[in-house]
Amino acid sequence: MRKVAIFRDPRELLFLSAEKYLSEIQQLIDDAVLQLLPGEKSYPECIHEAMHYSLLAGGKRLRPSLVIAAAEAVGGDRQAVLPFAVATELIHTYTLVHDDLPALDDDDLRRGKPTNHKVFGEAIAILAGDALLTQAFILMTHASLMEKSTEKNVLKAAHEMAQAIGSGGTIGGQVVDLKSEGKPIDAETLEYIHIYKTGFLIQASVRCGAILCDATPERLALLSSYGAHIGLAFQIIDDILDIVGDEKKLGKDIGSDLGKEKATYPALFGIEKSREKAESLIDESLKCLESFDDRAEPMRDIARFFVQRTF
Ligand code: GRG
Repeated sequence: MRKVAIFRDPRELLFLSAEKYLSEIQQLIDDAVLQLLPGEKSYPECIHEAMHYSLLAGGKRLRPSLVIAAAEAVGGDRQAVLPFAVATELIHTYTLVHDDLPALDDDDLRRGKPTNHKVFGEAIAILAGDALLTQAFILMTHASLMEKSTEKNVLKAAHEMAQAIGSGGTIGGQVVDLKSEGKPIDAETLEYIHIYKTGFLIQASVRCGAILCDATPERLALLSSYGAHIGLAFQIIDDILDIVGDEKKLGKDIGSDLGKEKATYPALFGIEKSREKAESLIDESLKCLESFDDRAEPMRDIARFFVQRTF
């Protein structure tokens, strides 16, 4: 079995079960990417190489892990939601490729490797992002999902995901983030940016895994609240890591938020208060899972990992 070195800090020994789960999902997703995407050498090669390059550059696979963990928490199985889980990674990777472009964050390093546009040029990087997003919709409506779930659930999940990542979601958050650079902003706007830019995709990944496995409305509401809490906590920790993180571990340059005068939690509240806020959000997320049995353990582990992570 391939060894996936994603947890490298001795402090993270506490999170062995999260490590095991995430390593398993990482392997599953990497294999599924190869099965479900046009091959790297398919014509026209350059676009498929660019898509594979960013997708297989590493990455913790947190969003697909959440799709799968939510499915399993409500009694479903991972194979039933696999194409949808892969789709969330394609969506996430598209946002990274586009966000790194010179017109946006202009970053040189991502997942420990030169950014997509540095290797393939800007035009192909834009098109690779577009193709990843389009391919995600092919996978969110994949025939095998219809066999294992219902057509109604598949449609509902795909619709939810589209809502979460459009101008009323991820893109909206990114726009407000961009427009706020260099300007003083209030806590409400900052929370909007974080929830929309990062939180919605995380929350939708949880919800969609549960929807595909026919979760009851009560369970879905609890998972939805879990997703909202961990989504905001994730971005607060991301802000902190941009100041105190290790570039090698993170696989990207740090200090870029400060350099671009970006709106962040530490800039508004300081590192300590920001960490306290993230920890309290994770505590709240764990409360949402209290009525769930052992099958929700990976969701609990992932929530704890979100706040303890160093990469
Ligand atoms: C629509 C272009 C566009 C952007 C939307 C999500 C986003 C806004 C931009 C991506 C850039 C970024 C650094 C966002 C902050 C949060 C985040 C998504 C961090 C990276 O996620 P991880 O840690 O990354 O899950 P890996 O590489 O492990 O998958």
